[in-house]
Amino acid sequence: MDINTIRKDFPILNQKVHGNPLIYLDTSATSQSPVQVVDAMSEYYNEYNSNVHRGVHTLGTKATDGYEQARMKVRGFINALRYEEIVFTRGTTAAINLVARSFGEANISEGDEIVVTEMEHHANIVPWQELAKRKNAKLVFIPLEEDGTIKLENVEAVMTDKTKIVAVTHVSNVLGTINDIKSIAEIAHRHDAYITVDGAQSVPHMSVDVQDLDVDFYAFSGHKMLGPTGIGVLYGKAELLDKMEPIEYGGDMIDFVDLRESTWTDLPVKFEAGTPMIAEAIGLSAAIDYINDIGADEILRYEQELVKYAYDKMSEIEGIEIYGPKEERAGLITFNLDGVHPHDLATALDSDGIAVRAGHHCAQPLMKFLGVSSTARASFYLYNTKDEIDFFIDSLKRTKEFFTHEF
Ligand code: 7TS
Repeated sequence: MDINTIRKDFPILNQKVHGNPLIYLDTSATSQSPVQVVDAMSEYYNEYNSNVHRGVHTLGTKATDGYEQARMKVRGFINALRYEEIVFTRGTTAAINLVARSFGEANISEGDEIVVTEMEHHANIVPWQELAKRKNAKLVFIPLEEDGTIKLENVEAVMTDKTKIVAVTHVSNVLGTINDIKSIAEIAHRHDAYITVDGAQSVPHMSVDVQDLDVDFYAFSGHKMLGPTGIGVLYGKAELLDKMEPIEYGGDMIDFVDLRESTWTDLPVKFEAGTPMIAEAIGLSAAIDYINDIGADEILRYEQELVKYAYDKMSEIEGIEIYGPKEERAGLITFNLDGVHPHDLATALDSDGIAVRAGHHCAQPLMKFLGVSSTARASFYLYNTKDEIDFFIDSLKRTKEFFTHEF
């Protein structure tokens, strides 16, 4: 991995913020896109912008090819068995809502249990809460260890003969915990339950093989993996998707429409009513090419090097609290500095050109578990450097000194 070459692909990084070089440490919220992604999308708009699955004209055919090839690209990227198992959605949130509204609606009855964790992003809690309310079902939480990890024996312990769905994140966007999805899937299936996984923070940073993990559903977003906003993916096993009802109706998803009755077309378009995100799918495809060219394993290795470097240096700062596991963590660090509110900290860092996120990170139940109302978070990707981390650490120390200095 040649970091200088990589950084040239991200012109957005080459700018000053408040007079300082931008240091972008907020990839967990949204990653930056390389020129290859932006070029692929502008090529679509400049050369073959057209609707898909409709016309026979040349542009329409080319747009359809681009859109469907993007689906094939995603299939290979997560090693799904069939391209029909790849449904394009607006993002992770929309994908999880689709599972809850469609699969959940049909498979959850009164008294059933849906297992989640306290480390979930709101996107993987609220749809299940609402489903549970509609159905008089129960949400059950896998308890977290103090360091924010999950013990498999605790997964086993919450499973009952009423458990129908286990909904869990692969990587926590706050703690950086990497959950053992393969083992959790095995436990779920042994109890005749289904597993749906929030992959928003995993797919961008490590190679994911949905067949090897043996998950039933897996959701992720384009904008966290170098791609554009407005597109994400729901992977689902074909035999499950096949039986599911759409949650949106209209053009493209129908087979035959009569005045009072209609039938649906085949997977996966059955779940993609209306004009889909064509440019975005093409951009996502270019993002996958970019990741594949470098290699997901190489990206993970580099990020692990960065996060370890940052963790060791941050740990030396007096009065810092870092949340989540010390070892085996993804490329993000959530923390608080004694005496400095996270929002003040993020504002001070911004004046040094450093972008971090502050707040509850859409994980309010987790904040409660940690006993805080908000935290700051630095997250890393393939375009960050150790020099940037040095500057960030230096800025953290200066900020702490400023806020806690006794005059
Ligand atoms: N799940 C996880 C684990 C996430 O981190 C996020 C976004 C989502 C779901 C929702 O993804 P979306 O693309 O549908 O919005 N996480 C964050 C974050 O950590 N900071 O801003 C967004």
